[in-house]
Amino acid sequence: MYKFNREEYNRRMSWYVDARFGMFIHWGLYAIPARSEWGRSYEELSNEDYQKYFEEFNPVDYNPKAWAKAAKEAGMKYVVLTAKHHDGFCLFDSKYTEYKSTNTKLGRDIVKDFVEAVRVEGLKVGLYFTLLDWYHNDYPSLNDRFHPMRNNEEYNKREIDFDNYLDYMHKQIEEICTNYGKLDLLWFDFAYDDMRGEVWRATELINMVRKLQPDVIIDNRLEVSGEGYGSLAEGNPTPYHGDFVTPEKMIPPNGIQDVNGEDLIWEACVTMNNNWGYHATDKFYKPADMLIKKLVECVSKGGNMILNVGPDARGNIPKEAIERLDIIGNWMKDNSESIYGCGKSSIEKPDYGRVTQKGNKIYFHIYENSIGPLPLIGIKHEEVDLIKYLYSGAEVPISTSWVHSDYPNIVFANLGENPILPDSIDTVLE
Ligand code: FHN
Repeated sequence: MYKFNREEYNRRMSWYVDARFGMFIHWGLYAIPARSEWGRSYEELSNEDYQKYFEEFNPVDYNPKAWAKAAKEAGMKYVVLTAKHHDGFCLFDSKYTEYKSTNTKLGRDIVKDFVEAVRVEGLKVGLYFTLLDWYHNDYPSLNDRFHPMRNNEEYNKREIDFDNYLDYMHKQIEEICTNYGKLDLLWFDFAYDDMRGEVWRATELINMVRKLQPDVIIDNRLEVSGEGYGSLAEGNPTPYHGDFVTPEKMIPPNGIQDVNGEDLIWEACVTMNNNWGYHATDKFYKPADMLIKKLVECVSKGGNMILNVGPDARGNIPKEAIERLDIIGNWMKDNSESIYGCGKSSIEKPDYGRVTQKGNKIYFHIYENSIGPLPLIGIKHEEVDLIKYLYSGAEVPISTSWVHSDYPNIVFANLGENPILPDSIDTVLE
Protein backbone atom coordinates (compact mmCIF):
# COMPACT_ATOMS: atom_id res chain seq x y z
CA MET A 1 0.00 0.00 0.00
CA TYR A 2 1.48 3.37 -1.06
CA LYS A 3 2.10 5.82 1.78
CA PHE A 4 2.72 9.52 1.02
CA ASN A 5 5.78 10.78 2.93
CA ARG A 6 5.32 14.54 3.41
CA GLU A 7 8.77 15.06 4.97
CA GLU A 8 10.57 13.44 2.02
CA TYR A 9 8.25 15.33 -0.32
CA ASN A 10 9.08 18.73 1.25
CA ARG A 11 12.81 17.93 1.12
CA ARG A 12 12.66 17.09 -2.58
CA MET A 13 10.54 20.14 -3.39
CA SER A 14 12.52 22.83 -1.54
CA TRP A 15 14.59 24.12 -4.52
CA TYR A 16 11.43 24.26 -6.65
CA VAL A 17 9.39 26.24 -4.12
CA ASP A 18 12.28 28.66 -3.74
CA ALA A 19 12.68 29.02 -7.50
CA ARG A 20 9.11 30.21 -8.15
CA PHE A 21 9.81 31.05 -11.83
CA GLY A 22 10.74 28.81 -14.77
CA MET A 23 10.83 28.71 -18.55
CA PHE A 24 8.87 26.21 -20.65
CA ILE A 25 10.15 25.55 -24.18
CA HIS A 26 7.86 23.91 -26.74
CA TRP A 27 9.84 23.10 -29.85
CA GLY A 28 9.82 20.42 -32.55
CA LEU A 29 8.82 19.70 -36.13
CA TYR A 30 5.61 21.72 -35.65
CA ALA A 31 7.70 24.92 -35.69
CA ILE A 32 8.05 24.44 -39.47
CA PRO A 33 4.34 24.62 -40.43
CA ALA A 34 4.15 27.20 -37.61
CA ARG A 35 0.54 26.49 -36.73
CA SER A 36 1.23 25.35 -33.10
CA GLU A 37 2.00 21.89 -31.74
CA TRP A 38 -1.63 20.89 -32.20
CA GLY A 39 -1.70 21.80 -35.89
CA ARG A 40 -1.27 18.15 -36.83
CA SER A 41 -4.39 17.17 -34.87
CA TYR A 42 -6.53 20.11 -36.01
CA GLU A 43 -5.65 19.43 -39.66
CA GLU A 44 -5.85 15.63 -39.27
CA LEU A 45 -2.45 15.13 -40.90
CA SER A 46 -1.24 11.56 -41.42
CA ASN A 47 2.37 10.48 -40.73
CA GLU A 48 2.92 10.70 -44.49
CA ASP A 49 1.49 14.26 -44.64
CA TYR A 50 3.74 15.26 -41.76
CA GLN A 51 6.90 13.48 -42.98
CA LYS A 52 7.97 16.50 -45.07
CA TYR A 53 8.65 18.42 -41.86
CA PHE A 54 10.94 15.63 -40.64
CA GLU A 55 12.80 15.75 -43.97
CA GLU A 56 13.06 19.55 -43.76
CA PHE A 57 13.99 19.96 -40.06
CA ASN A 58 17.33 21.80 -39.97
CA PRO A 59 17.19 24.59 -37.32
CA VAL A 60 20.54 26.13 -38.16
CA ASP A 61 20.18 28.76 -35.42
CA TYR A 62 19.59 26.20 -32.66
CA ASN A 63 21.66 27.55 -29.78
CA PRO A 64 20.61 26.23 -26.38
CA LYS A 65 23.24 28.45 -24.72
CA ALA A 66 21.27 31.48 -25.93
CA TRP A 67 18.02 29.96 -24.64
CA ALA A 68 19.59 29.24 -21.25
CA LYS A 69 21.05 32.77 -21.02
CA ALA A 70 17.67 34.29 -21.90
CA ALA A 71 16.03 32.27 -19.13
CA LYS A 72 18.67 33.22 -16.60
CA GLU A 73 18.57 36.93 -17.46
CA ALA A 74 14.79 36.87 -17.13
CA GLY A 75 15.21 35.65 -13.58
CA MET A 76 14.03 32.10 -14.30
CA LYS A 77 15.54 29.32 -12.18
CA TYR A 78 14.59 26.22 -14.18
CA VAL A 79 14.01 25.40 -17.84
CA VAL A 80 11.78 22.59 -19.19
CA LEU A 81 12.14 21.46 -22.83
CA THR A 82 9.78 19.16 -24.74
CA ALA A 83 11.94 16.05 -25.24
CA LYS A 84 8.98 14.57 -27.11
CA HIS A 85 5.56 16.07 -27.83
CA HIS A 86 2.38 14.42 -29.10
CA ASP A 87 3.63 14.23 -32.71
CA GLY A 88 6.03 11.55 -31.50
CA PHE A 89 9.17 13.29 -32.78
CA CYS A 90 12.07 12.73 -30.37
CA LEU A 91 14.45 15.61 -29.69
CA PHE A 92 16.82 13.02 -28.20
CA ASP A 93 18.82 10.10 -29.59
CA SER A 94 16.47 7.23 -28.75
CA LYS A 95 17.55 3.78 -29.80
CA TYR A 96 13.90 2.71 -30.07
CA THR A 97 12.94 4.85 -33.03
CA GLU A 98 14.26 6.44 -36.23
CA TYR A 99 11.91 9.40 -35.67
CA LYS A 100 14.42 11.59 -33.88
CA SER A 101 16.48 14.75 -34.22
CA THR A 102 19.77 12.86 -34.76
CA ASN A 103 18.28 11.47 -37.99
CA THR A 104 17.32 14.88 -39.38
CA LYS A 105 19.51 17.31 -41.37
CA LEU A 106 20.32 18.94 -38.01
CA GLY A 107 21.90 15.67 -36.89
CA ARG A 108 22.12 16.70 -33.22
CA ASP A 109 20.87 15.27 -29.94
CA ILE A 110 18.92 18.43 -29.04
CA VAL A 111 18.22 17.30 -25.48
CA LYS A 112 21.91 16.57 -24.80
CA ASP A 113 22.98 20.06 -25.92
CA PHE A 114 20.05 21.61 -24.03
CA VAL A 115 20.73 20.00 -20.63
CA GLU A 116 24.44 20.88 -20.86
CA ALA A 117 23.70 24.53 -21.70
CA VAL A 118 21.14 24.94 -18.91
CA ARG A 119 23.48 23.45 -16.31
CA VAL A 120 26.30 25.81 -17.42
CA GLU A 121 24.00 28.72 -16.49
CA GLY A 122 23.42 27.16 -13.08
CA LEU A 123 19.73 26.55 -13.76
CA LYS A 124 17.73 23.43 -12.99
CA VAL A 125 17.01 21.04 -15.87
CA GLY A 126 13.55 19.79 -16.78
CA LEU A 127 12.27 17.58 -19.57
CA TYR A 128 8.70 17.38 -20.79
CA PHE A 129 7.57 13.96 -22.08
CA THR A 130 4.28 13.31 -23.80
CA LEU A 131 2.08 10.31 -22.93
CA LEU A 132 0.28 10.67 -26.27
CA ASP A 133 2.08 9.66 -29.46
CA TRP A 134 0.36 10.26 -32.77
CA TYR A 135 3.23 8.75 -34.77
CA HIS A 136 3.39 5.32 -33.13
CA ASN A 137 1.29 2.66 -34.83
CA ASP A 138 0.16 1.15 -31.52
CA TYR A 139 -1.17 4.39 -30.05
CA PRO A 140 -4.99 4.21 -30.20
CA SER A 141 -6.68 6.51 -32.72
CA LEU A 142 -10.17 5.05 -33.10
CA ASN A 143 -12.60 7.00 -30.84
CA ASP A 144 -9.70 9.14 -29.62
CA ARG A 145 -10.88 12.75 -29.86
CA PHE A 146 -7.38 14.14 -30.25
CA HIS A 147 -5.61 11.75 -32.62
CA PRO A 148 -5.02 13.23 -36.12
CA MET A 149 -6.27 9.96 -37.69
CA ARG A 150 -9.46 9.77 -35.59
CA ASN A 151 -11.68 10.05 -38.65
CA ASN A 152 -9.58 7.95 -41.01
CA GLU A 153 -11.51 4.71 -41.58
CA GLU A 154 -8.67 2.90 -43.35
CA TYR A 155 -6.09 3.76 -40.66
CA ASN A 156 -8.45 2.68 -37.89
CA LYS A 157 -8.78 -0.82 -39.37
CA ARG A 158 -5.25 -1.70 -38.25
CA GLU A 159 -4.59 -3.99 -35.31
CA ILE A 160 -2.88 -2.23 -32.39
CA ASP A 161 -0.98 -3.54 -29.39
CA PHE A 162 -1.23 -0.75 -26.77
CA ASP A 163 1.02 -2.68 -24.37
CA ASN A 164 3.73 -2.60 -27.03
CA TYR A 165 3.28 1.19 -27.19
CA LEU A 166 3.57 1.41 -23.39
CA ASP A 167 6.77 -0.67 -23.46
CA TYR A 168 8.13 1.81 -26.02
CA MET A 169 7.06 4.83 -23.93
CA HIS A 170 8.54 3.39 -20.72
CA LYS A 171 11.82 2.49 -22.44
CA GLN A 172 12.16 6.02 -23.84
CA ILE A 173 11.52 7.53 -20.43
CA GLU A 174 14.17 5.17 -19.10
CA GLU A 175 16.52 6.53 -21.79
CA ILE A 176 15.97 10.17 -20.83
CA CYS A 177 16.37 9.25 -17.14
CA THR A 178 19.62 7.39 -17.87
CA ASN A 179 21.49 9.19 -20.66
CA TYR A 180 21.30 12.90 -19.76
CA GLY A 181 22.67 13.20 -16.24
CA LYS A 182 20.73 14.39 -13.21
CA LEU A 183 17.29 15.60 -14.15
CA ASP A 184 15.67 18.04 -11.74
CA LEU A 185 12.14 17.96 -13.16
CA LEU A 186 10.00 15.64 -15.30
CA TRP A 187 6.87 17.11 -16.88
CA PHE A 188 4.61 14.28 -18.15
CA ASP A 189 1.66 15.38 -20.31
CA PHE A 190 -1.28 14.42 -20.14
CA ALA A 191 -4.02 12.16 -18.79
CA TYR A 192 -7.46 12.53 -20.37
CA ASP A 193 -10.82 10.73 -20.62
CA ASP A 194 -10.16 7.12 -19.57
CA MET A 195 -6.44 7.41 -20.38
CA ARG A 196 -5.26 7.91 -16.82
CA GLY A 197 -3.06 6.39 -14.13
CA GLU A 198 -2.59 2.67 -14.53
CA VAL A 199 -3.70 2.79 -18.17
CA TRP A 200 -0.16 4.18 -18.63
CA ARG A 201 1.22 1.56 -16.18
CA ALA A 202 1.94 4.61 -14.06
CA THR A 203 3.09 2.88 -10.86
CA GLU A 204 5.66 0.82 -12.78
CA LEU A 205 6.76 3.99 -14.59
CA ILE A 206 7.13 6.12 -11.47
CA ASN A 207 9.01 3.35 -9.62
CA MET A 208 11.47 3.15 -12.51
CA VAL A 209 11.88 6.95 -12.66
CA ARG A 210 12.36 7.29 -8.92
CA LYS A 211 15.01 4.54 -8.98
CA LEU A 212 16.99 6.22 -11.77
CA GLN A 213 16.41 9.84 -10.65
CA PRO A 214 15.62 9.73 -6.89
CA ASP A 215 15.53 13.53 -6.48
CA VAL A 216 13.60 14.41 -9.61
CA ILE A 217 10.27 16.16 -9.11
CA ILE A 218 7.35 15.12 -11.27
CA ASP A 219 4.12 16.83 -12.30
CA ASN A 220 0.63 15.39 -11.76
CA ARG A 221 -0.36 14.70 -15.37
CA LEU A 222 -0.19 10.92 -15.21
CA GLU A 223 -3.54 11.46 -13.47
CA VAL A 224 -5.00 14.71 -14.84
CA SER A 225 -4.62 17.34 -17.55
CA GLY A 226 -4.45 21.13 -17.13
CA GLU A 227 -7.77 20.90 -15.34
CA GLY A 228 -8.17 18.97 -12.11
CA TYR A 229 -5.72 18.56 -9.27
CA GLY A 230 -5.21 14.80 -8.84
CA SER A 231 -5.10 12.30 -6.01
CA LEU A 232 -2.71 14.24 -3.75
CA ALA A 233 -5.29 17.05 -3.60
CA GLU A 234 -8.14 14.57 -3.12
CA GLY A 235 -6.40 13.10 -0.08
CA ASN A 236 -5.96 9.59 -1.52
CA PRO A 237 -2.47 9.84 -3.04
CA THR A 238 -1.55 7.16 -5.57
CA PRO A 239 2.12 6.22 -6.21
CA TYR A 240 1.93 8.41 -9.33
CA HIS A 241 0.15 11.48 -7.84
CA GLY A 242 3.04 13.66 -8.91
CA ASP A 243 4.70 16.37 -6.84
CA PHE A 244 3.01 19.52 -8.07
CA VAL A 245 -0.36 20.53 -9.49
CA THR A 246 -0.33 22.09 -12.95
CA PRO A 247 -3.17 24.57 -13.56
CA GLU A 248 -2.95 25.50 -17.23
CA LYS A 249 -3.30 29.08 -18.48
CA MET A 250 -5.11 29.95 -15.25
CA ILE A 251 -4.19 30.96 -11.70
CA PRO A 252 -6.28 29.29 -8.98
CA PRO A 253 -8.26 31.91 -6.99
CA ASN A 254 -6.78 30.96 -3.61
CA GLY A 255 -3.83 28.75 -4.43
CA ILE A 256 -4.42 24.99 -4.11
CA GLN A 257 -5.12 23.02 -0.94
CA ASP A 258 -5.84 19.34 -0.35
CA VAL A 259 -9.02 18.06 1.32
CA ASN A 260 -7.41 18.71 4.73
CA GLY A 261 -6.74 22.34 3.85
CA GLU A 262 -2.98 21.72 3.49
CA ASP A 263 -1.40 23.95 0.89
CA LEU A 264 -0.21 22.00 -2.13
CA ILE A 265 2.69 22.92 -4.36
CA TRP A 266 1.50 24.13 -7.74
CA GLU A 267 2.74 25.77 -10.90
CA ALA A 268 0.66 27.75 -13.37
CA CYS A 269 1.88 27.08 -16.92
CA VAL A 270 1.40 30.19 -19.03
CA THR A 271 1.91 31.11 -22.67
CA MET A 272 2.99 34.59 -23.78
CA ASN A 273 0.67 34.54 -26.80
CA ASN A 274 -1.98 31.85 -27.04
CA ASN A 275 0.08 28.94 -28.29
CA TRP A 276 2.75 26.70 -26.80
CA GLY A 277 4.44 25.73 -30.05
CA TYR A 278 5.50 28.37 -32.58
CA HIS A 279 2.53 29.93 -34.40
CA ALA A 280 3.49 32.41 -37.11
CA THR A 281 0.29 34.47 -37.04
CA ASP A 282 -0.41 34.44 -33.29
CA LYS A 283 0.96 37.88 -32.46
CA PHE A 284 -1.37 38.36 -29.49
CA TYR A 285 1.38 38.54 -26.89
CA LYS A 286 0.51 39.54 -23.35
CA PRO A 287 2.22 42.78 -22.25
CA ALA A 288 5.28 42.30 -20.03
CA ASP A 289 3.71 44.00 -17.03
CA MET A 290 0.74 41.63 -17.23
CA LEU A 291 3.14 38.66 -17.20
CA ILE A 292 4.97 40.18 -14.21
CA LYS A 293 1.67 40.62 -12.40
CA LYS A 294 0.80 36.97 -13.17
CA LEU A 295 4.09 35.90 -11.62
CA VAL A 296 3.43 38.08 -8.56
CA GLU A 297 -0.10 36.68 -8.32
CA CYS A 298 1.15 33.08 -8.45
CA VAL A 299 3.72 33.71 -5.71
CA SER A 300 1.22 35.67 -3.60
CA LYS A 301 -0.98 32.53 -3.70
CA GLY A 302 1.87 30.16 -2.87
CA GLY A 303 2.60 28.96 -6.40
CA ASN A 304 5.16 28.94 -9.20
CA MET A 305 4.81 30.18 -12.74
CA ILE A 306 6.42 28.52 -15.75
CA LEU A 307 6.35 30.87 -18.74
CA ASN A 308 6.51 29.38 -22.22
CA VAL A 309 8.49 30.30 -25.31
CA GLY A 310 8.01 28.55 -28.67
CA PRO A 311 11.14 28.85 -30.84
CA ASP A 312 10.66 29.05 -34.61
CA ALA A 313 11.81 26.60 -37.30
CA ARG A 314 15.36 28.00 -37.22
CA GLY A 315 15.56 27.62 -33.43
CA ASN A 316 15.14 31.30 -32.54
CA ILE A 317 12.93 32.49 -29.68
CA PRO A 318 10.50 34.99 -31.30
CA LYS A 319 11.52 38.63 -30.86
CA GLU A 320 8.20 39.45 -29.14
CA ALA A 321 9.07 36.86 -26.47
CA ILE A 322 12.64 38.15 -26.11
CA GLU A 323 11.30 41.71 -25.63
CA ARG A 324 9.09 40.52 -22.77
CA LEU A 325 11.83 38.42 -21.19
CA ASP A 326 14.09 41.51 -21.16
CA ILE A 327 11.48 43.65 -19.37
CA ILE A 328 10.71 40.86 -16.91
CA GLY A 329 14.45 40.43 -16.29
CA ASN A 330 14.85 44.15 -15.55
CA TRP A 331 11.98 44.00 -13.10
CA MET A 332 13.43 40.89 -11.47
CA LYS A 333 16.82 42.58 -11.08
CA ASP A 334 15.22 45.05 -8.65
CA ASN A 335 12.39 42.96 -7.24
CA SER A 336 13.32 39.28 -7.24
CA GLU A 337 13.63 39.33 -3.46
CA SER A 338 9.84 39.63 -3.42
CA ILE A 339 9.60 36.47 -5.60
CA TYR A 340 12.32 33.88 -4.79
CA GLY A 341 11.50 31.85 -1.69
CA CYS A 342 8.36 33.93 -1.14
CA GLY A 343 4.80 32.75 -0.81
CA LYS A 344 1.44 33.66 0.66
CA SER A 345 1.38 36.47 3.21
CA SER A 346 -0.41 36.71 6.51
CA ILE A 347 -1.57 40.13 5.29
CA GLU A 348 -4.80 40.36 3.32
CA LYS A 349 -4.51 41.27 -0.34
CA PRO A 350 -4.79 45.09 -0.56
CA ASP A 351 -7.17 46.58 -3.15
CA TYR A 352 -4.27 48.24 -4.93
CA GLY A 353 -2.09 45.20 -5.55
CA ARG A 354 -0.78 41.97 -4.06
CA VAL A 355 1.41 40.85 -1.16
CA THR A 356 4.15 38.23 -1.05
CA GLN A 357 6.04 37.19 2.08
CA LYS A 358 9.23 35.43 3.06
CA GLY A 359 9.76 34.93 6.79
CA ASN A 360 9.38 38.34 8.41
CA LYS A 361 9.68 40.26 5.18
CA ILE A 362 6.47 41.38 3.55
CA TYR A 363 6.46 42.73 0.01
CA PHE A 364 3.61 44.92 -1.15
CA HIS A 365 3.19 45.08 -4.90
CA ILE A 366 1.20 48.27 -5.39
CA TYR A 367 -0.31 48.24 -8.87
CA GLU A 368 -2.85 51.02 -8.84
CA ASN A 369 -1.86 54.63 -8.27
CA SER A 370 -4.00 54.80 -5.19
CA ILE A 371 -1.88 57.65 -3.88
CA GLY A 372 -0.40 59.87 -6.53
CA PRO A 373 1.63 58.97 -9.57
CA LEU A 374 4.50 56.91 -8.23
CA PRO A 375 4.91 56.73 -4.48
CA LEU A 376 6.74 53.74 -3.15
CA ILE A 377 6.93 52.87 0.46
CA GLY A 378 8.98 50.50 2.52
CA ILE A 379 8.89 50.69 6.28
CA LYS A 380 11.70 49.15 8.30
CA HIS A 381 10.77 48.45 11.87
CA GLU A 382 11.65 45.92 14.53
CA GLU A 383 9.59 42.89 13.62
CA VAL A 384 8.84 43.32 9.94
CA ASP A 385 10.49 44.98 6.98
CA LEU A 386 7.72 46.28 4.78
CA ILE A 387 9.04 46.94 1.34
CA LYS A 388 6.41 48.17 -1.00
CA TYR A 389 6.81 48.17 -4.72
CA LEU A 390 4.58 49.94 -7.08
CA TYR A 391 4.36 48.53 -10.55
CA SER A 392 2.20 50.83 -12.58
CA GLY A 393 3.28 49.97 -16.10
CA ALA A 394 6.17 48.93 -18.27
CA GLU A 395 6.76 52.42 -19.59
CA VAL A 396 8.21 53.66 -16.33
CA PRO A 397 11.88 52.73 -15.85
CA ILE A 398 12.48 50.86 -12.65
CA SER A 399 15.57 51.75 -10.63
CA THR A 400 16.92 50.59 -7.29
CA SER A 401 15.60 51.45 -3.85
CA TRP A 402 16.73 54.58 -1.95
CA VAL A 403 16.10 56.20 1.42
CA HIS A 404 14.52 59.67 1.51
CA SER A 405 16.21 62.11 3.91
CA ASP A 406 12.86 63.08 5.47
CA TYR A 407 12.10 59.43 6.22
CA PRO A 408 15.39 57.79 7.32
CA ASN A 409 13.74 54.51 8.33
CA ILE A 410 11.79 54.08 5.12
CA VAL A 411 13.11 52.35 2.00
CA PHE A 412 11.61 53.69 -1.23
CA ALA A 413 11.83 51.52 -4.29
CA ASN A 414 12.20 54.34 -6.75
CA LEU A 415 10.17 53.78 -9.92
CA GLY A 416 11.10 56.91 -11.76
CA GLU A 417 13.15 60.08 -11.77
CA ASN A 418 11.04 62.05 -9.32
CA PRO A 419 8.52 59.85 -7.54
CA ILE A 420 5.95 62.02 -5.84
CA LEU A 421 5.75 61.10 -2.18
CA PRO A 422 2.29 60.85 -0.64
CA ASP A 423 1.17 63.76 1.56
CA SER A 424 1.22 61.50 4.54
CA ILE A 425 2.96 58.18 4.83
CA ASP A 426 0.39 57.11 7.39
CA THR A 427 -2.38 57.25 4.80
CA VAL A 428 -0.49 54.67 2.78
CA LEU A 429 0.10 52.28 5.62
CA GLU A 430 -3.30 52.07 7.15
O1 FHN B 1 -1.53 19.18 -25.35
C1 FHN B 1 -0.57 19.79 -24.53
C2 FHN B 1 -0.19 21.13 -25.08
O2 FHN B 1 0.32 21.00 -26.38
C3 FHN B 1 0.88 21.75 -24.17
O3 FHN B 1 2.03 20.92 -24.14
C4 FHN B 1 0.28 21.90 -22.77
C5 FHN B 1 1.30 22.50 -21.81
O4 FHN B 1 0.77 22.42 -20.51
N1 FHN B 1 -0.13 20.60 -22.28
C6 FHN B 1 -1.10 19.90 -23.10
C7 FHN B 1 -2.46 20.56 -23.03
O5 FHN B 1 -2.87 20.60 -21.68
